[in-house]
Amino acid sequence: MFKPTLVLAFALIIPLLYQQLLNFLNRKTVPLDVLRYYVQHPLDDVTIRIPVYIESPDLRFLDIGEAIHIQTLGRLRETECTLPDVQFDFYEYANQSDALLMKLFISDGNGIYVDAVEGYAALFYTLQAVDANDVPYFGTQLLLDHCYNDEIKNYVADSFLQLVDNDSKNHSFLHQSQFETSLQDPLRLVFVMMSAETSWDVEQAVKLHLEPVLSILSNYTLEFLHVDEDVKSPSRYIDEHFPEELSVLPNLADFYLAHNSSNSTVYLLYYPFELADDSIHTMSVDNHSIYSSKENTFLNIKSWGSVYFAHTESYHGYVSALNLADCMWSFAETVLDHYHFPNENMAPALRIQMYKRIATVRNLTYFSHRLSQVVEWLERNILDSSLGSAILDAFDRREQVKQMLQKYDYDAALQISTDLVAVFDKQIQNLDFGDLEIIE
Ligand SMILES: *[C@@H]1O[C@H](CO)[C@@H](O)[C@H](O)[C@H]1NC(C)=O
Ligand SMILES: *[C@@H]1O[C@H](CO)[C@@H](O)[C@H](O)[C@H]1NC(C)=O
Ligand SMILES: *[C@@H]1O[C@H](CO)[C@@H](O)[C@H](O)[C@H]1NC(C)=O
Ligand SMILES: *[C@@H]1O[C@H](CO)[C@@H](O)[C@H](O)[C@H]1NC(C)=O
Ligand SMILES: *[C@@H]1O[C@H](CO)[C@@H](O)[C@H](O)[C@H]1NC(C)=O
Ligand SMILES: *[C@@H]1O[C@H](CO)[C@@H](O)[C@H](O)[C@H]1NC(C)=O
Ligand SMILES: *[C@@H]1O[C@H](CO)[C@@H](O)[C@H](O)[C@H]1NC(C)=O
Ligand SMILES: CC(=O)N[C@H]1CO[C@H](CO)[C@@H](O)[C@@H]1O
Repeated sequence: MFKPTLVLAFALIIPLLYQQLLNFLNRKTVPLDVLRYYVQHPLDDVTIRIPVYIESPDLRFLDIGEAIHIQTLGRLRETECTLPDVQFDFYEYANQSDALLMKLFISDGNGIYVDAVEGYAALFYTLQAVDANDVPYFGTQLLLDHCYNDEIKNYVADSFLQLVDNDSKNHSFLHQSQFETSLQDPLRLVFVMMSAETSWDVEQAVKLHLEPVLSILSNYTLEFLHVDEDVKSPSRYIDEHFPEELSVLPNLADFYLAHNSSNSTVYLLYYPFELADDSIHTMSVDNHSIYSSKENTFLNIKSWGSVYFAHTESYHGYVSALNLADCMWSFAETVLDHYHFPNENMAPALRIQMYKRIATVRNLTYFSHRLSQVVEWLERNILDSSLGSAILDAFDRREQVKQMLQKYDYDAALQISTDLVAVFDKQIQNLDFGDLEIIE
């Protein structure tokens, strides 16, 4: 299990170091050992806190949150050994929607279910599991293996590159990134109404429901298309991505073929069930039925986009923005999948929070890497007051980032960390650094 003494030691050392640093810098001297500490331990003093709401309608568990908190902490520190400390905080559910809701239900078997639409995760437990005190263990599995696994992967040592200075052999860290550059790449989002007979209030729906996703993209355009006539199609092979069975659906394959040129475009299609004849009732893709008598369904076409199949009879040819909430949720998932955002089974709002935390950690790691270059430079040169105050400024921002991560304000954490590295980069751009090399 985890070692409380070790944790306590960290908690005591870090504030001391930071205080020491401030004192020294105020006297215009640099405690290189202190700076070096932050280079070699870029994230040891960073704690990422993630709130989780618990709802347990069947049985009242005493201290269930506390028990899961301790077990997750033990696993993250002892087994996963994440570089930043990651802690889940538990609250009783009270009508919030900005965090994961974990629902506990008594059942005749133990099981787990994650719902990406409503943003909750359900844990089914038996009475035997309660007797054996296994419920916290299941809760830990639910969080670490099913909800936040992709995010946590970003915090383990393997996802960091070690950089070594060729002369001194001293190390610093950088973060391996899977998706960061592509977020800057231009993206075209093309919304298409696939029935000539139906119209939709798509622009308003995008404004209402897609804003959180769009706000993290830096260069995108929105386009709205409407097919002009409904055309039947023969069955035929299209390509390795398009399900052959769907080629007989009116308009769909023709549209796909006419719009298959660029990977910087995501197509988001609204397809009324009524456009097809009854043969759609028995169609399936990878054993999932396309049709459901009550529900709307959703199909991803890999690296191209997605199709939202919907019941629209009752709308009489016009789908309002209000009736497009679920559709826009599906499209949001498609856009996040396009960038390989963490945990595809989670709700878009939670995936965006994960992204912001990961990006913040990347920025802090990058800062400590830049700091390593400054440290090395300071070993050969004298500190002047502008570099001194640049370092002081940077550490001040870094403290703010840490506080924001503690307060669940991931927006602010990311924003301040972005400013931190941008400003620091600018302030040290005239220093002359040696070469660094990536080692395994
Ligand atoms: C949740 O709270 C908001 C305002 O605080 C209220 O408008 C809404 O009706 C509440 N929802 C539920 C399900 O209680
Ligand atoms: C680092 O040193 C090795 C040999 O010690 C050399 O092959 C390599 O080119 C150097 N890298 C840089 C970036 O100077
Ligand atoms: C490398 O690190 C060690 C201790 O961490 C320090 O004593 C030494 O001066 C550093 N050398 C350079 C060139 O940074
Ligand atoms: C967005 O991408 C387009 C196409 O590559 C480019 O011309 C434009 O400068 C980019 N805009 C921004 C703000 O990066
Ligand atoms: C559509 O584009 C994908 C990816 O570029 C390609 O693999 C596929 O062959 C294309 N299909 C057709 C029918 O052109
Ligand atoms: C997207 O297209 C660009 C150039 O057109 C190519 O370099 C890149 O590898 C493509 N990406 C994928 C995921 O196919
Ligand atoms: C679909 O289900 C059948 C039988 O239920 C099974 O044999 C087959 O492997 C499944 N196919 C896929 C792609 O899952
Ligand atoms: C230097 C650096 O990598 N800065 C990044 C900080 O995080 C933001 C958001 O991900 C990026 O846009 C910056 O490039």
